[in-house]
Amino acid sequence: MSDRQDQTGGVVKERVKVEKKEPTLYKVILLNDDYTTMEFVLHVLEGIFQKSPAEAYRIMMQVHLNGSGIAGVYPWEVAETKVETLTSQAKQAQYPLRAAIEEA
Ligand code: TYC
Repeated sequence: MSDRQDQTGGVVKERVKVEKKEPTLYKVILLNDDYTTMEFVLHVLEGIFQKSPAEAYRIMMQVHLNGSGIAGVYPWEVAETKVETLTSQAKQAQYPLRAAIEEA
């Protein structure tokens, strides 16, 4: 628009925040290691990230074979809480399992 006004065909329309800004989302990236058991990773993906057994297996194998994989995409506070829960459960079970957060 050249004059930065809405083309409303003569009807005056109040301009109420036109831009729809999406909330920023963050990826929780699960990281591989040599010590955490595959079974524990499946338990975490199903329990914390609400994945089906089939999806949990797919993600776990992606991480195991390629070094990292996306466990889920969430708003910041949800991503942070899931990583904290993962870290605490892993520590409790004495596994070095870790996850990172990246902007999606
Ligand atoms: N690499 C681990 C093993 O061979 C399995 C594993 C998968 C660990 C995914 C961490 O995020 C992970 N036991």
